[in-house]
Parts: sequence; C-alpha cells; structure tokens
Amino acid sequence: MNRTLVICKPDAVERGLVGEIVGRLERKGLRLVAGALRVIDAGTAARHYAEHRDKAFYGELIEFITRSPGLALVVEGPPDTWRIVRTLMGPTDPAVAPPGTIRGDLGTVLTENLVHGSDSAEAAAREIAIFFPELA
Ligand code: 3AN
Repeated sequence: MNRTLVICKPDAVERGLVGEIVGRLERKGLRLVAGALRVIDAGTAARHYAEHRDKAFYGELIEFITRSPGLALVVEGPPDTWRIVRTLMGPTDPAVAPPGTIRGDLGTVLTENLVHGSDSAEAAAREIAIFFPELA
C-alpha cells in the first residue's frame, strides 16, 4: 500500500468541514492510517513549507496554517495515492477549482483552500516524517 499526507487546514476545522473532507477521502476508497488534530507550531510549519520560504506569500501562509488546529492525516491506498488525493482536492485556487473537487465545492479563497496534499511520492515521504515520525 501507498501513503500520503493530508492536512485539513485551520479553515476546514473552523468551518466544520472536516467530516465532509475525510468522508470524500474514505468514499473514494482511501483508508485512514493516522490522524492528529493540533495547532501546527511555527517550526513544523517552516519545515513543511520549506519550498515556499522565498515566496512573497510565505509569511501569510505560516500565519494561516498555525492560527488554529488543523487535522493532519496519513491516508493509504493504491500506488500514487498522493495523486488520487490531489485529484480530489482540485487546483490550488478554489475560485477556479472545478465543481466536484474539495476546493471547487467548498472554497472561494486562494489563501484559505481547506486542504493540503503531498504533491509527489517524495513529498509524501518527507511530510509523513515531519508530522508522524513514528510512521517513517
Ligand atoms: P497546493 O496546496 O495546491 O499544493 P502550493 O504548494 O503551490 O499549492 O502552495 C501551498 C499553499 O500556499 C497553498 N495551499 C495556498 O494556501 C498558498 N498559496 C499558493 N500560492 C499562493 C499565492 N499566490 N498567494 C497566496 N497564497 C498562496
């Protein structure tokens, strides 16, 4: 089986959409392996978003992801599960994400786009190790 990291971001928890998002992952056929509802600390956020360190939106991104609890999940499924999750999520900007996707159905704002999913097998391994070192 193949694993990837998903985060229901603070906006998803605040809006009560965790059940909806997790339900979509489960109905697709993916299985929950681990989950932790917690405020992501600044150090963990910095490791997680290291690739965006030099972007103009980095400060805002860290402030957002650390503002209130998020639900970090490891989900398991067939090869390239990360890709299945990304397809369910839809494109980064909810304003243009198609209906039927999590972001397309549930969001409108780029900076509050509800969910994170690893964007490659390498990212999945790296991110699982950050949030769930016991599984690495
Ligand atoms: P995705 O979450 O679809 O993998 P990334 O990795 O490009 O998108 O971006 C990480 C997060 O940074 C996004 N989820 C979004 O919240 C935020 N972000 C991306 N691009 C921008 C932008 N141009 N302005 C503000 N925030 C952005």
